Amino acid sequence: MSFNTISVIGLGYIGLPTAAAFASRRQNVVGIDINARAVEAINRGEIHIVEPDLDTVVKQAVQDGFLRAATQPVAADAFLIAVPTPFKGDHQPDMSYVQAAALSLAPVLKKGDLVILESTSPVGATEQMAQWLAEARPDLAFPPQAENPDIHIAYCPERVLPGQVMVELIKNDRVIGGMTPACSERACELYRIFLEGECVVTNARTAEMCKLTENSFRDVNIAFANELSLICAEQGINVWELITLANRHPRVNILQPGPGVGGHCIAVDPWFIVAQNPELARLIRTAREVNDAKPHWVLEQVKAAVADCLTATGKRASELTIACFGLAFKPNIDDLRESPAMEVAHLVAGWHAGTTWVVEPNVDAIPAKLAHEATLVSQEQALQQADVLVMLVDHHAFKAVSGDRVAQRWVVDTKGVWR
Ligand code: SAJ
Repeated sequence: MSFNTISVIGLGYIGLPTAAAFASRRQNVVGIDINARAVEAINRGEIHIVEPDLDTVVKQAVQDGFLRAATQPVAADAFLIAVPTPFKGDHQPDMSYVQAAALSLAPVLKKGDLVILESTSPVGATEQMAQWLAEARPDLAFPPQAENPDIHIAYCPERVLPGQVMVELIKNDRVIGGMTPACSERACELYRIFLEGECVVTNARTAEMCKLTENSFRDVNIAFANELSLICAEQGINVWELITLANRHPRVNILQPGPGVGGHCIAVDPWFIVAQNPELARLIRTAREVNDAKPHWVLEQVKAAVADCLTATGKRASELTIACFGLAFKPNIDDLRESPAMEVAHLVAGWHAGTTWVVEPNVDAIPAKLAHEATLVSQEQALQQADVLVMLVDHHAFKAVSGDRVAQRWVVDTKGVWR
């Protein structure tokens, strides 16, 4: 049984590429988003987010009539929910967008439909969503209560890497967590429309935990590298050399330290495990704390470099220029949201009595958060004129500069680029 219409609710970094992937396989897709400007842009064949190759796929799909966007759900045979699940002030998951999405599609649900939750969610979220739908539509039978439910429900997390979404969406294996085996089977049918990777079937709770586990694994491993960088600084050891040496061991594979952990997933998802298991998730919580503390440690390093520079040069702090290299949350992207580099630049500019420059080859204008405290300058200007350099993101453009060309004596290099 095929799907006449597929609806994707939430047209952000995951929803829009997913909608485009189905539409590129000549499926009739309706994308839903509460952001009217995003909807208008998509209906013109344009995109409102930055992701390689997404623009051409969306443009073609809209031109060919397979993809359109709207602000209100319409009837469809499959609904995929890909809305944000941030955490609240106390690190508790905020499921209000998922609830709003579920309630908005409930009126158009009909017997035989499939509803998939893709948003990163705490364990039990899919059951909760089924309950919200059941309450809104008492005329329909939902899992797990009904033996032969009218609606199929599954949790199928996305696991694509920003910057490589259009490739990973198709190639990565997909975890399919149906609320019943029949729900899983129906969800597999849907993803097989574009998926070249395997559909790996489990239940909804395991699938929810699997997504959280993947990102927590990475967070814990990055925290290990970040903790090593603190210890090595104290011991006068080059942490990058140390990691390269240790990684020569056949069973050791340490990740890279940096200014902290950014993005919208790895710095968020482990908290969902901690929130549900506060007594048990000790390592996962500590990893989050280690990574979140890193920008403040980098500021202390900058303060020490500046103090040394002032003593050596006899200048006043107000006469010094500090240049921060990189603002993005990881290399070679223009995404500055939830970026530890941005946080460090902001901390430095807020503390420093003199001039703060930022160099970010992937943006044209200084972000609003830094507008009143720092100036965007070229890489050359910063290399030639700044007194203290702070390396925050290992962009290609920065790595292309050989360490020999860096004349400054005071360099805080969080990525080991100019070591
Ligand atoms: N980072 C380090 N050191 C490293 C690797 C990364 O400091 O050795 C930092 C990056 O600079 C960045 C942060 O970690 O600030 C996260 O970057 P990332 O490349 O590790 O991951 P994301 O956030 O772009 O995407 C992750 C991916 N998850 C995993 O690799 C387990 C992706 O597959 C998920 O789909 C995505 O989260 C998501 O949406 O959950």
